[in-house]
Amino acid sequence: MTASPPPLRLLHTSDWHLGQELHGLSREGEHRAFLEWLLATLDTEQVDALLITGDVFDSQNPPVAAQALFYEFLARAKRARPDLDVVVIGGNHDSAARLEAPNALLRPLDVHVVGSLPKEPERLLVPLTDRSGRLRAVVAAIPFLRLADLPVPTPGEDVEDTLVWGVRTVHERVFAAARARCAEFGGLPLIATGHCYMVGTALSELSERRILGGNQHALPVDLFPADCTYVALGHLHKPQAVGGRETVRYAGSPFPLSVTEKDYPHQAVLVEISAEGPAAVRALPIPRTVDYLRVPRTGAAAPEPVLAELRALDVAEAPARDLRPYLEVVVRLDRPSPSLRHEVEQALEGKPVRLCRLAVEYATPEAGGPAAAETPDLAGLHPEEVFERAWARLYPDEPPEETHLAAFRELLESLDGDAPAASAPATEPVA
Ligand SMILES: [Mn+2]
Repeated sequence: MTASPPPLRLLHTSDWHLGQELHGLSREGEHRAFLEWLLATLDTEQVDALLITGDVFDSQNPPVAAQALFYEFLARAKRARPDLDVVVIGGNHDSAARLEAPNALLRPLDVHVVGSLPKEPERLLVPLTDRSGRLRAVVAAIPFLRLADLPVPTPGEDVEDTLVWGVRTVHERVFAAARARCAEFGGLPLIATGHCYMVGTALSELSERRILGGNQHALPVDLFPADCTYVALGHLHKPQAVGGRETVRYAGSPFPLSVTEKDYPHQAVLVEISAEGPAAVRALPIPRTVDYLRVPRTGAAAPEPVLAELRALDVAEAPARDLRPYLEVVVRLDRPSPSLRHEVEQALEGKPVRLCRLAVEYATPEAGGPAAAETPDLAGLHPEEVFERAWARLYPDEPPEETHLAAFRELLESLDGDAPAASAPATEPVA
């Protein structure tokens, strides 16, 4: 009788959003620090396979520096751990074609990139091997599914929700192929990925889009069958298990991508897979390299106390300019103040902080008026926030979720398609 081999060790991470900016400020320093941590962790945790579950890049057309960072990371990871398998899926922010473009070079290095759903489900199956080269598991590397990927029921067929039906149909084909592959090699554990919004999760607002049809179309967790040993999910930036299943998890983003994400710890997930029994799951906290400051700490305050607090701000210099703390300032005004931004910047002169947001609250709704000089910084607002603010000018209540917000999101997704040159239809939810 031979001793069973040590567990296969997977590291699940997601939603890097390389190239992202926070209100116009570069995140490159934070991404570099995270990737250094990840390289060290691959080594200390003796990782056999790295799963990156989508939104590698923040945009369809990421800056050159962001692409260089990604490929430098892959090269260093493979140099340090030549046996490492890497599985990357496309997210809703990624250009599937761009992500897959270097595949001819990456495949021989055991870096498997699945940007979009292939025609044959076998093509998204990735074998994972351990350090002795032994085949240990199969990954069904399901990427973000675009509406165009989904089959539609034949007219007259009784289907409750065509979108869920479409995803389920795709999943059934994929899992049939995956189970066949697992069985071929004597019953290997099956691992699945996804980049989607599942029912029964906490959505962190603003920087994740409700993808695939909006909020009412969150997907049920049973789309991932119970014989999946582990399901590695991307899209939600807050790490969490789904629907009470500890082995169906969002790894979350490596650090807060919007100010709304600053109040919870970020992590990667270490998963140990044995031939038998459930996967053992352990969260690995990712160190926070940049602080988020707010003046005042909560709520809003009048200009004078805010400016006094800013002048008194005592912050140690960071190791690099792009690791300086972010600062959010919230001022309450009785009337518009055209000089406010200048005064705030003056109060901060020479201080090693990065003003990421200057928000103004008016004591009364009328005080701001249509001629308010301190207009919000549109670039720093999520489109949905703009919609809500526009709504608030006209109506006393919040926009109804089911009808107006849902319609707005649908419209937004339809506008945010691939670049015109790409072959994808304009209705795809991609940003
Ligand atoms: Mn994301």
